[in-house]
Amino acid sequence: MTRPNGQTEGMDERSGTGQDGQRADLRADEGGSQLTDALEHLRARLGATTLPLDVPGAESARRELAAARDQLDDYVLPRLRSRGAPMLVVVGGSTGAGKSTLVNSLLGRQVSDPGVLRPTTRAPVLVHHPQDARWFSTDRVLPGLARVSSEPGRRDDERPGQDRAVRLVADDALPPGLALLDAPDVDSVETGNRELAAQLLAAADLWLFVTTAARYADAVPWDLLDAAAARRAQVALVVDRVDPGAEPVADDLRRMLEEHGLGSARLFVVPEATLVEGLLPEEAVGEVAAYLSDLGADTGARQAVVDATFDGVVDDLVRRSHAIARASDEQVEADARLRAVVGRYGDDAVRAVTEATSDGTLLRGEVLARWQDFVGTGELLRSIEHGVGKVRDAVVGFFRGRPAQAPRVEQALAQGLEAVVLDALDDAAERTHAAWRADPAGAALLDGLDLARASRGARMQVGEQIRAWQGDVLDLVREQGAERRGTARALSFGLNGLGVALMVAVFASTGGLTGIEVGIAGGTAVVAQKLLEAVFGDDAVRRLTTQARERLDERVRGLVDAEQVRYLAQLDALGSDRGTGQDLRGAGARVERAAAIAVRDDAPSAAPMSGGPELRGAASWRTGGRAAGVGAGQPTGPDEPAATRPGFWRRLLGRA
Ligand SMILES: Nc1nc2c(ncn2[C@@H]2O[C@H](COP(=O)(O)OP(=O)(O)OP(=O)(O)O)[C@@H](O)[C@H]2O)c(=O)[nH]1
Ligand SMILES: [Mg+2]
Repeated sequence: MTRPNGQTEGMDERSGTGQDGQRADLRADEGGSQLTDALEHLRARLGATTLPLDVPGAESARRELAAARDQLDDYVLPRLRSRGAPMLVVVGGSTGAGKSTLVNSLLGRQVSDPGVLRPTTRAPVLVHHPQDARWFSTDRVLPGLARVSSEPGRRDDERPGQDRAVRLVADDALPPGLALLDAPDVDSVETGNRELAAQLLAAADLWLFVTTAARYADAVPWDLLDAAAARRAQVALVVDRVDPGAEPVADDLRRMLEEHGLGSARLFVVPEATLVEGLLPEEAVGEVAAYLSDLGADTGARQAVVDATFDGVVDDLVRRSHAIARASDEQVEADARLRAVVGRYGDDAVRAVTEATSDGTLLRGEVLARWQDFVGTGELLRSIEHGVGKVRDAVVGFFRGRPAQAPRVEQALAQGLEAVVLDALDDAAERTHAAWRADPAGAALLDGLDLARASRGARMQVGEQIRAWQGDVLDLVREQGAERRGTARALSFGLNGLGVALMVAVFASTGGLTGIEVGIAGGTAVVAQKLLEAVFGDDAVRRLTTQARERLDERVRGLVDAEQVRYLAQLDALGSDRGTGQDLRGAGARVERAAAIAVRDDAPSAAPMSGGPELRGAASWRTGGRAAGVGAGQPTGPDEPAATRPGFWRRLLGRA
């Protein structure tokens, strides 16, 4: 795998630059740019993912999504773009653990204000070698954070808007290629501190996590350390303020580190000591100083730490992208599920209207009374049945005599139809509402909305559409009349009457009537049918009935859709994750492939530089450590913790 390497950007005069080295660079660059492309592609896919619906688990998936974006923005992409940037060591931990004091003590001066009031550190303090200033003055590293150049004593953080800006401090006590960042506390009463600390740790190449003998078992730091372990961030732990006799703390911590998957983390014990001018004695910080100084002097070792953290985060991103893809699929399913409910109850509403308008239900009460007023007793029917030749004359005569009756039937029909349609609309709204309520993804969308009934404007819309349909029916009759010469005259008198007859015929068109309805509604329909047939003929009447029925169905469908769209609009407004699951899986897989094929540009085999700057206490630790048989820079193994070796306290405290 190619990592951000120390080769590309002016970092290293010490690297091997033979032919092999150049080829390695080339391969690394190719692999690196593929990886960069793949990661940028993944970032774009993550940016297009919204996870808007409150399906179960959405909340945590959104956190994953935000975390993945942050990982890319705050750490992975900047790291890739600034390969030669110094290794960023973030000093994190609980408030009052002694982070600022440790940083100051390592540098031998007060770069960060330690304090009695907790929490003290609000603005991060980033200390770097003067040569490395260019890396931190722009937003190549920690791009989301403002920064101010600051010297101790100058309170830049008191300027408005700058209280969270990173304070940059150049200090040549620090080896080039290594930067130390004193972060705010991780378990602060101040949310801003906690969030900033987490953001800074997420951008670290190495965590220097500080805890104390009294507080090392606290939950919050371990949650963070678990997260670090999950993405294989490189961690070193400092247990601060260890009193003589409290050495078992180190064993206990070592055990906990192993339990939390951090068995390979370095563990440093800093004994409790009296501060002199705010600084710990050199001896107390010697081992940490030696460890960091060694990293500073050894490009290879430093690169290995940077690579390991980077690898882990990239793997973590791949894992996250698959998890987010699954969450995105669930979103699409929920969206489809909610839309299906809207569709189903909409269809039901249309069907309900069709049934109520074709089984004779409408041809009762007021409608029936007005129709009977219209067609009168059996006289007309009898003349239709008997005098076939004279039917048309009879019909014409009939309609001529009753100009006022037809509109009344029409009106009664419109009222009946309106009630049926409104009922169906209410029913659809109510059932859709209940179904959405029962679905967590739907319930969240209903808050503050009044969708359980047909809309306020529905009655007016329905009325308009019914009038329009009645107009359709008259048009059909008129068109039919125009085709048949001879019916023109009949129409001139009977357009409205024939229209009403067609409407009645439509409402009985399935003919599935039973019992007493056959006698009344059935009879009603038969008269309408006969009238129409007498004027237009059987075939035409069949066609007219079908067409009138279709126009009604279309208008009812339109009304239902216009109501149900209130639900769909909620989904539309959220936008959809359609296709993003697939895209994310693809993007994740591409990152995985690019990471696998990229060639690791192995750290140069050049020997660690000697004679460079050393942190305070490192030199005396080396001589003191060697004298006492403690190898500086050696991992503190669980079997043999340095802190518990004989002679440690004696050396440290200068006592026998
Ligand atoms: N005696 C003694 N005092 C210490 C030691 N470490 C820190 N202190 C004091 O403990 C207090 C807290 O130390 P800081 O270094 O400010 O702690 P911090 O972790 O930076 O705290 P925040 O910035 O609030 O997160 C200060 O008053 C320090 O002077 C130590 O090893 N021994
Ligand atoms: Mg502090």
